[in-house]
Amino acid sequence: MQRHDWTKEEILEIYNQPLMDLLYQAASVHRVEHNPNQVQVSTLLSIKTGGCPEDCGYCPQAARYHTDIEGNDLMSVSQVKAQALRAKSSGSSRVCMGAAWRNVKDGEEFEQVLEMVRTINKLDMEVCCTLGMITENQAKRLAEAGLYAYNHNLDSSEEYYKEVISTRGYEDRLETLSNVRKTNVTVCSGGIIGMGENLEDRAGMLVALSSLNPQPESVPINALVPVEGTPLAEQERVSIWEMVRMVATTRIVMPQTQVRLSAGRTDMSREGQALCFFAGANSIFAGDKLLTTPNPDVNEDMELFKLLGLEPMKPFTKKSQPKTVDADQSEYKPLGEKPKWTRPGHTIDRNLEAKEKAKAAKTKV
Ligand code: SAM
Ligand code: DTB
Ligand code: SF4
Repeated sequence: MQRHDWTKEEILEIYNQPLMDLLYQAASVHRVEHNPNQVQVSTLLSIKTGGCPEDCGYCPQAARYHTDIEGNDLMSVSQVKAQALRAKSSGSSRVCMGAAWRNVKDGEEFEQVLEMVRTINKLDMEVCCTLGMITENQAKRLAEAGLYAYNHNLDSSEEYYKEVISTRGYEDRLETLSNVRKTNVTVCSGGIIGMGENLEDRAGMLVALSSLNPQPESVPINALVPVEGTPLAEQERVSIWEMVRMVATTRIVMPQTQVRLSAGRTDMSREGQALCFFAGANSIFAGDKLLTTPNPDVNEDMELFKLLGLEPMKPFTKKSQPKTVDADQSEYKPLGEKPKWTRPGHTIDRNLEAKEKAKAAKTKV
């Protein structure tokens, strides 16, 4: 059963209860809805890296922060196919393709992404995309190509979101999620902890996610990976206890969702990750790289699975495989829309400071 009326107070009470009680409650919910010994494995693929116009304070791919990221053009379909085959042979059931875009623009590059979706679905793997904001027409075209999931994170509470990003609003994110919901594509939406938010913000994010009806089919919980050059570079890493509490609370308020242990796993011990799985995490991102930052080696992950008696979930365990309609049979055409996504303004001091610092460092060289 899904409850869509969780309050912040109820969620904080769950989050703050004694750890043993929290673990017991979360593990009990987990066992009702899921096989506790199965974990879904997704492989991330950065199909278009760096050079993003947005100012997300956590992100190494935002052009304005001048991190060490090497930007790349959109990958070719054949490169993506080769990577997907590699992921499949290493036990992954899903490929998640990420692009450093604010939003999708109709045109050649989007057509290329649609072809990537068709190609991976034909390999009998689940395909996920995270391409920034999309319109209803673009969501329908992705669905028609055979997309299984669309990832678009709320990232934090509505209040704290404004502290981290000023180039788009929370309502834009919600609108994209609602566009995805108009199709058969499943929704993947979660957030990041460790950005300086307080517990109320974490609870606020879970209120926002759990009130979506239906709730997202998957919820990634990322621990901030602080990257030099970004405004959040000096942020202290979150402790494993916070991660365990966040995973457990997410599991309790969204019993049916796949809770994904996402960025930040390189800092977690095997014991710490095992606790997260016990607390209800049942998905991970695998591969030695996330989008631009390191992730544990696949062999290490598989050893951990063996040690814990976990098995990777087969593709389409939760929902059947979508059909792929080829480009020449397509019912939808590009509309070339130019939606008015909001631009609340550049008022965040530490983001502006990071931009200035980057500029100064550049002129010194
Ligand atoms: N550009 C698209 C967008 O923002 O929707 C898709 C790619 S974006 C990199 C996907 C997600 O990665 C973000 O929403 C954020 O949750 C996560 N992310 C980015 N940088 C991160 C970092 N340094 N640590 C943890 N998570 C991060
Ligand atoms: C998500 O929630 N986490 C993934 C995926 N969705 C796209 C991305 C994590 C990125 C971490 C920073 C990086 O590697 O650039
Ligand atoms: Fe761009 Fe996405 Fe990074 Fe924000 S999170 S800067 S939108 S790539």
